[in-house]
Amino acid sequence: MFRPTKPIDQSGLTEHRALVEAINRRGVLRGAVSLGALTMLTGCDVSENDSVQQALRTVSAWNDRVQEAIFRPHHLAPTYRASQVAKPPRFNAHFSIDEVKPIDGVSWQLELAGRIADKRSWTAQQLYQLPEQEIIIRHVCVEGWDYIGQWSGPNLRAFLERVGADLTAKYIYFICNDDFTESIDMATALHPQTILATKYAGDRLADPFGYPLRLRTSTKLGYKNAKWIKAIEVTNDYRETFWSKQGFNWFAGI
Ligand SMILES: Nc1nc2c(c(=O)[nH]1)N[C@H]1C(S)=C(S)[C@@H](COP(=O)(O)O)O[C@H]1N2
Ligand SMILES: [Mo]
Repeated sequence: MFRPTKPIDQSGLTEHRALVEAINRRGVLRGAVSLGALTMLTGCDVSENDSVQQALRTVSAWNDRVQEAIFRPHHLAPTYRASQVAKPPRFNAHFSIDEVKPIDGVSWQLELAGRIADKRSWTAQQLYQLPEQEIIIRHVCVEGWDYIGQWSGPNLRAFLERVGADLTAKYIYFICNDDFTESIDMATALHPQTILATKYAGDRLADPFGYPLRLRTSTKLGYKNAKWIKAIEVTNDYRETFWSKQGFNWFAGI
């Protein structure tokens, strides 16, 4: 897959602002962008099916770079009051709620891999001893629904620092118990509202919502918030993830 290596420069961004607006994620996925525009943008002939797929992926990768370039690492997303919190949260996954495989919290361990100095694994009990941060934020799913959720658990940046992760690396991968994999960029991992959640509304996470450990960040769409995490890897290698393989934006900022 095509991934530009150079950062987008601001002049390019201004010049292409209209185009950026025209090919926003929804427009691309709904086929609102003309084949002519795609041909012009990507330089490939998009008259054939394979080329259309390729062109959409090219635009998607380009869109990722734009989103990454304009991401504000210290900008805080809105937070809400405890009285606004949805109870229980709204379930979603690529399978139905009765297919959730419960995790045994006693034998479960969080594995660490890649550019991390201390790769010792963590039990749930050890994670519960870490200082907790609470965030009350909006969850937004691309399917067109949202809810306000109250999440708490260790701050991801604090956790990465504690285990000696290379904070200059590019990506954090989350490998999940249901064979779902998602990754986020380092700037998002270090954002002050990104946590490894172990609780919802003050109680331990229930099975469907990612027990015992899931990601919650205020700056990403629902599908980036990996549930049932079993391993965390810090790396410079870009790999496709569960939804990016389906053509959804990898960056997936809100
Ligand atoms: N492991 C795993 N994490 C996942 C998913 C999944 O299928 N598997 N679905 C994602 C999607 S699309 C959404 S909208 C949210 C839903 O989180 P919730 O059930 O806590 O609301 O989880 C995300 N994390
Ligand atoms: Mo979602």
